[in-house]
Amino acid sequence: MSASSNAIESVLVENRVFPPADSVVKAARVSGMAGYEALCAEANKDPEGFWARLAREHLQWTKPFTQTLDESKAPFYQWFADGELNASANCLDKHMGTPVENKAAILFEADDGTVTQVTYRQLLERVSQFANALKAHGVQQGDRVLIYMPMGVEGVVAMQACARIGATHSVVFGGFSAKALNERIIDAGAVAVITANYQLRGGKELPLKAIVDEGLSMGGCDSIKNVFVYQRTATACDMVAGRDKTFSEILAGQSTECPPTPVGAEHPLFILYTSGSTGKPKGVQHSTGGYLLWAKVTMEWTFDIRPDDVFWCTADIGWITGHTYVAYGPLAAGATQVVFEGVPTYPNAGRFWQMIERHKVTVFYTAPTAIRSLIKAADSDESVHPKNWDLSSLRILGSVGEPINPEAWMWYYRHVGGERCPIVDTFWQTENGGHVITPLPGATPLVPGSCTLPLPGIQAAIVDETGKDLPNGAGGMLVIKRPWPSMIRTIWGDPERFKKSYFPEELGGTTYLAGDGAVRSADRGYFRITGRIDDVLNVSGHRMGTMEIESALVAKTDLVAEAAVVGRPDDLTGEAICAFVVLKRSRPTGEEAKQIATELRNWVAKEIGPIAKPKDIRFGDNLPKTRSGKIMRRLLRSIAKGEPITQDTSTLENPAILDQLAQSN
Ligand code: 6R9
Repeated sequence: MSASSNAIESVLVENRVFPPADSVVKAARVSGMAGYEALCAEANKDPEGFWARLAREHLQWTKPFTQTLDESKAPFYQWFADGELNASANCLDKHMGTPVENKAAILFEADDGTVTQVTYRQLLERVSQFANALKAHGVQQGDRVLIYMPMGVEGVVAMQACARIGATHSVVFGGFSAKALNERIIDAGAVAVITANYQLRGGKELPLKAIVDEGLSMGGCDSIKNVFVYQRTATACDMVAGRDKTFSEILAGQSTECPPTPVGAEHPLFILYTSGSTGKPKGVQHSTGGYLLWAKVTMEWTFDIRPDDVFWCTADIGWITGHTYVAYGPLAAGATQVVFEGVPTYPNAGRFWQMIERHKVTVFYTAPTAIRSLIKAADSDESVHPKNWDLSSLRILGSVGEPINPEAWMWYYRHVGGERCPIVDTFWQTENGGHVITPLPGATPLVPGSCTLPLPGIQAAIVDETGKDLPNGAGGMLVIKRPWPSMIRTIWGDPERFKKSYFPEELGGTTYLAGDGAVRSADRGYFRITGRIDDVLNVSGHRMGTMEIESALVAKTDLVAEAAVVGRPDDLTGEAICAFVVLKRSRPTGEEAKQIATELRNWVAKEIGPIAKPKDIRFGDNLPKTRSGKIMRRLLRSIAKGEPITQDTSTLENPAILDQLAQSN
C-alpha cells in the first residue's frame, strides 16, 4: 500500500462540499459550472480549434502557426510547430505601452524583510541588459545555461534573459549538491553557469559559488566557458580568472535594449531535472509555445488573475512550480507578484501571514507541507497563528505538490481563507508544464482533499494495467489520453526513456502515464490522487527517486554493501525516507549505529542534497529477498511503517531477516 493510505481513508469518507459563493461565481472569468462545461464542450468538439483559438488569443506570434498539432511522430507531439515567438517578449515587451508597463511586476521581500519593487518596464530593461551580457560572452541561441541561484529578482532575470536570446535554461534548486550539479551540467552540455556567491535563508548565509566550483572540479564539465556570479552578500568567494565574472562586470556598459530572438514554437525553453524510477534524474524538456500558452491560460482559469491582484506563489524557481507560476505565468498575465527569498519559519512561523498582510496578497499558492508545519507551529504558539494578522486581502488559495489531507485543507480554509476563499488543489507534474486537474475558483464545488476535475481539453482518466477505463470508485493508474500543449516533449538526450516512462506500449503507446494512482468519487467523478505508483517518493512536496538515494548510499563503497530505500507516511512531510542498509562490516547497534547513520545521512546530503537525507536508517545483516535475489520492497514498506507483516513471505529466501530489521531502529 502506498504511503498515503491514512490520508486516503479519511478522504474516502469525506462528504463536505463547499460550493463557491454567488458573488465569486459572478465575478469569475470562468463563471460557474456552466462556464467550465462550455469550455470543455468546445475542447471536446474540436480540440485543435480550441487550442488554436487560445494560442492566438493568449500569445503574440512573430510568425503565425498554420498547423496546431502534428501527431505524425507520436508520442513526440508537436504544437504550433511552424509558428515563431519569443517567451520573454510575451512576458515583458507585450506590456509596454499598456497600463501594465509601470505597474509592479515583482515585490521582492528579502530574507531580512527588506522590500524592493521592480516595475515591468524596469524588469524588461534588466532582462535585456542581462541578455546582452550573455550574448557578449558568446552564449547563443540553442545553448544550454545552468542556473543555480537563490530566490530573487536576479533568478527570474536570468531565466528570462536566456529565453530572450533563445538559450535553453536548466535551473538547479539551490539545495542540490556539487555532485548533482556536475551530473546536470554534463547531461545538458551547458556552456555557462549563472550563480550567486551565497544565498540567504533563515538568517544564514549559505554558499552557492563554492558548490559550483566543487561541481566543476569533479570533471567532465569542459563545455562550461563562463561562470557568472551575482554578489548577493558582501562575503567574498573564490573567482577563477578568465572563467568567472561578477554580474557588475558583465553588465557594465551593456545596453538595456535587446531585441528578443524569435524561436520556433517547439524550441526548448528549458530543461528541468526531476526524479524518476531509476537512479538517473530525467531532463524534462519543455517547449516555448505550448508551455507558455498553458502558463498564461492557467493563471487566468485556475487563479482567475485580474489586473489588481497581488499573486504569491511560494515555490522556488528550482522547481517546476517556480518556473510556471513565478518566472513565466504571472509575467505573461501581467500580474504583480511577491517573490520571497527566505523560509516560512524565519524569523518565526508567522512570516507567511505577516507577508500576506504586508503586501495585501490576493492569491496565495503554497504546498501542503508548509501548511502542516505552520499548523503545528500555531498549535504550540498562539502568537504565530494566522488570526494575528489581517488576511482580508486574500480571495483565492492554492495548494500544490502533494495530496492535501482534509484536516490541513480545513485549517487553511478556515484560518487563512476566512471561510471565504476557494482553495484550488492543483494536481500536476514537472512533465505537465502546468495545472491539469484542479478546481476553478468561481465554478467548482470543493471537496477537501480532492483535486476535483480536469481542466478543459485535458482527457484525464483512470485505467488498469491493460489500459481499460475503470468505473468511478475503483482505484487505478492516472493517465491523460490526448496530448495537450504544455506536455513534456522528450527527456533531454534520451528519447527512448521518454517513450518507456510516459507512453508505455502496454497502454497503446500514445497515452500519457502520470505515475500516480487515483480514484474518482462515485457521486461527482472527482479525482483524488492516492500517491505515486512508481519508485518515486514525495517528501515535503519534493520528488525523490528511491533508486537515486540507493545509488548514493552504495556509492559509499568503503562502508555500504547494499541499500534499499522506501517511503513511509509522515504527518509533517507527507512521506519520509526510510533506508535499510547492509554494511560491509558487522551490523552496528546502539551508539555506533547512530553514529554510522549520521555519517550516511551526511554522505547522502553531499551526493544529492540535504532534502534527500533518509529520516530513518535501519541496519540489517541482509535485506529480504526472493530466491531470485529481488529485494521485496513491499515488506520493507510494512516494516518502515511499523506494521505487522501480513503479506505472503513464502517466496522469501531469508524470512528471519524481517524480525531483525523490524527491531533495529
Ligand atoms: C507540480 C509538482 C509531481 C508529483 C505528482 C504527485 C504529486 C503534485 C499534487 C500532487 C496530489 C496534488 N502532486 N500536486 N498530489 N495532489 N495537488 O509538484 O511537480 O515536483 O514534478 O511532482 O507530485 O505525486 O506526480 P513535481
